[in-house]
Amino acid sequence: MKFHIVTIFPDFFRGPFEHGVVQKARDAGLLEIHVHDLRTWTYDRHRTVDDRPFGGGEGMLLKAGPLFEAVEAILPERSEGSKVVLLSAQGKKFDQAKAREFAGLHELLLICGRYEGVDERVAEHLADEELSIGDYVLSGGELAAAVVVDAVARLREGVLGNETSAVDESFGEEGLLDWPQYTRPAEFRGWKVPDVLIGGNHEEIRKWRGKAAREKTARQRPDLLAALSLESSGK
Ligand code: 9D3
Repeated sequence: MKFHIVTIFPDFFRGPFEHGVVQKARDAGLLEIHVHDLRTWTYDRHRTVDDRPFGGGEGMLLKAGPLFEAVEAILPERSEGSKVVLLSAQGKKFDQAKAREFAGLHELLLICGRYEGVDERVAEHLADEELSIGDYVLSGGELAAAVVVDAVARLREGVLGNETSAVDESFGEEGLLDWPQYTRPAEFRGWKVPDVLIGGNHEEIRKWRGKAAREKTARQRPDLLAALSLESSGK
């Protein structure tokens, strides 16, 4: 799968994509990540990518022109298997279902918003979708793009060493958080690992994990449990 990122901070992505699972997948030829400097598509002496909002107001907006030229140069034909996504604070929420959908694509182009925003014609006429990664204010779309690439890449065949680990987890098929997990030592500063996990009775362990996952989800994410019970009651 090919990812394209259009940004005014191309150096930002050295960190996130040159480590761990994403780097390994790139080395194995499973992913390509192309980071494009938006200023490539500017032609004035100052390589201007931003301008003041019509109607007045604080701050600067990313101009439509360079963004349209960038996307048209990177994806000259827009096919079924490719998508253009604007990452902005005004987007619909990115979630695991969206990650699964994107993992079925051949090519994904992510536009990173910056400054106070992006000329609205980009959301209306250039991007297929406008997405946010959550309800908090970031200073631009770059961190969001790294989040989307990571979440999508690890769902691709062969990217994780263990092929089952992408489904058997939080937000997987069950919609629950992971059960609590422990590793050695069995007692740390007086806090003991639950006896059932040390006992070796696999049926008891399986039951304990199911119950502990439901309890942890109820405590940490009651919204996920509410969504599950709506589902099972047929909405
Ligand atoms: C909603 C606040 N806006 C009111 C003036 C200002 C504003 C905040 C943050 C304008 C741009 C940004 C930059 N953020 C992103 O580009 C962004 C983002 C985010 O802030 N939160 C969650 N997901 C994303 S994806 C891109």
